[in-house]
Amino acid sequence: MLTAEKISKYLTEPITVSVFETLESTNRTAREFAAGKREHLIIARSQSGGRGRLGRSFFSPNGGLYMSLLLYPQSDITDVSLITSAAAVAVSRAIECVADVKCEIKWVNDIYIEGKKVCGILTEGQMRSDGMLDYAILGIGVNLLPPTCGFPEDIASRAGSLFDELPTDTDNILAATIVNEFMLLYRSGLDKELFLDEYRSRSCLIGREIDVMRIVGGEMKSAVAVGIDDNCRLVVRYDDGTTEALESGDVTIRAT
Ligand code: BTX
Repeated sequence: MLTAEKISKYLTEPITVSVFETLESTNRTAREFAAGKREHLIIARSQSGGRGRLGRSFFSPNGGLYMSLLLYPQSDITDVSLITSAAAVAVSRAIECVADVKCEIKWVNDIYIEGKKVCGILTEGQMRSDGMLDYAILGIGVNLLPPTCGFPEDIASRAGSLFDELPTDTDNILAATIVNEFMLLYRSGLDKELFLDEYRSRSCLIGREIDVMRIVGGEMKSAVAVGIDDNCRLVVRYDDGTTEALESGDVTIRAT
């Protein structure tokens, strides 16, 4: 079972850890702790209102790891999407430490194993008036075990879990390893040399035909994903031959 004591034991840095039985959203609770000006790891064993991007929800029953890391980035980190990209690599490395699997990253924030989404990342930032980040909240949800009543119908074919049975203490080890791996990158100022090539090589989109959901207007446009640029943007080539580097948004792999 996830406990603050056990997670702290595996952490390489003395970060404050709080574990709750259930929360609406660990990202929301992290925001309430932000005035404390202290890095803090908030974990819930389940969430009643887990949040995804673009107003979506993240299904968060017992049997998952739902965590938010409250951060106060130095002035050279101004871009929350860089935090998300570094975290995607950190989570992949951590999962591969505890499970015999191969993680792929679906730009920009999802981790897939054998074509199933096992983890989502939601980073939220609070800007100061000078444009710098006051604080950032790195939210990570990992499906450890299949939900007792199954995944909801709308995601059942796309969602997966890491284990059928949880090896002893693996939830605590995974939580701490994710933080340890991320902190290695974060303390370096999120130096892209340390994770961008790996982010690219783990991408499950490159070379694939995709549908791009346009944030403005919401329409879908078909394209091919051609690469990830130096700013972690997804470079796509549309059917008319034009290219675009996407900062954010959502893409789906087209069924072949
Ligand atoms: P996202 O918007 O990329 O993904 C959300 C979408 O993923 C949903 O619309 C649904 O299709 C699918 N989905 C929902 N729940 C699951 C699940 N458990 N497994 C697989 N697929 C699912 C992803 O947003 C970012 C999610 C971050 C979640 C963490 S949990 C800790 C923290 N607190 C919080 O409220 N959110 C973050």
